[in-house]
Amino acid sequence: SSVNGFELRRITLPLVSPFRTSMGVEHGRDVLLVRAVVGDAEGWGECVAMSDPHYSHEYVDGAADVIRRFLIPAAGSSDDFHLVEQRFAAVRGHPMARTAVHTALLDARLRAAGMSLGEFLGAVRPTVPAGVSVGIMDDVGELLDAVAGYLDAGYVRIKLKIEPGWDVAPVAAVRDRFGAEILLQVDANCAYTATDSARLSTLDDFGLLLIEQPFPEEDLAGHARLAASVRTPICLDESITSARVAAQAIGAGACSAVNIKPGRVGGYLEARRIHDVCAAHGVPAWVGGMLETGVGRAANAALAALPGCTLPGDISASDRYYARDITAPFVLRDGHITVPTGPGIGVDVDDAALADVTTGTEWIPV
Ligand code: OSB
Ligand code: MG
Repeated sequence: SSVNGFELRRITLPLVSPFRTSMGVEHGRDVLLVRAVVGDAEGWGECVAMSDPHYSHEYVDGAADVIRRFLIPAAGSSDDFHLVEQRFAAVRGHPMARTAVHTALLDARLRAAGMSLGEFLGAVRPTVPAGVSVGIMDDVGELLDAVAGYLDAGYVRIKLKIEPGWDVAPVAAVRDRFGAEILLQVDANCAYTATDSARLSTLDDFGLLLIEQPFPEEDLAGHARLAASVRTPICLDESITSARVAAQAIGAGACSAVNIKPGRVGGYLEARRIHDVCAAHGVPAWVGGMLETGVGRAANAALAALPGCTLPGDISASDRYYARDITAPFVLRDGHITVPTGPGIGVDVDDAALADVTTGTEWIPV
């Protein structure tokens, strides 16, 4: 079928509590949603770019610009998501913007075909274990209260955001309070350099599942040297920009676990290729998060149900971030999130909830 047009919709959702990382603090989530209208069908994609270019070069206003100026014209009127992925290859970078448009087309096509995204991707699990990413706090007491709350809620894995000055002490305190059994990992979002290697190796004492992205995105060699000198597995997030880079990183010994984020790699097709690369190398993968609304969370849950996603992902319940989501909320059941089985991403956008948080809409005919 042929695409009628795309709606770009901006929304702002308040966060239930501020989320601080080594990149800064967020109080709300400014999200760009893309709705593709294809004949009688429609599909949704979420752009995971943040307001500011701190996690990667992308930011919401820039993503909206590249979508309207380059990606929608490149896609043309085709709803063939394989063809559109090829056409998008002419645009350098901007994977989050590409993912939003591509996922909207994929969702529309799958809804029209009556197939769920999970089935399309090759999901093998009806539910996925839920991990939670815990921000940097003002003090360790506040952190322990937050972690206690998440463990009570049933989360099966805790990820602590770290940065120089907030690393060994919070990890030690969490182990001390909650014991050696809980699944615990850390994420630095590129905040360290090679001179911090000795400090990072002291984390070996705490039985962490992994250390995520300690060094800058480009520094595969630095990660490989670190991986050779610490016992804790090194996991890459920001560095993994494609399946090719994933294969190179694994081959170079830069990581022994991979965080897969569709938005960071240009969409769910490339995310599945990264999954396949990891599976072929016996490298455990897991699905990361970017504070998604129910739209992005639904799609990520489908990806997390693939066989090679053997570690719990950053796929938490909607209420970890939002008091009111724009879809029916994802809830924890026994520490797990249920993978949607309906057509496409398998969740519907609540028009009233969406209207309440909308800050702008733009219709781009094709
Ligand atoms: O590095 O995984 C990250 C949030 C925003 C940007 C980068 C990251 C994160 C998270 C939170 O860790 C993941 C989530 O709960 O959605
Ligand atoms: Mg990360």
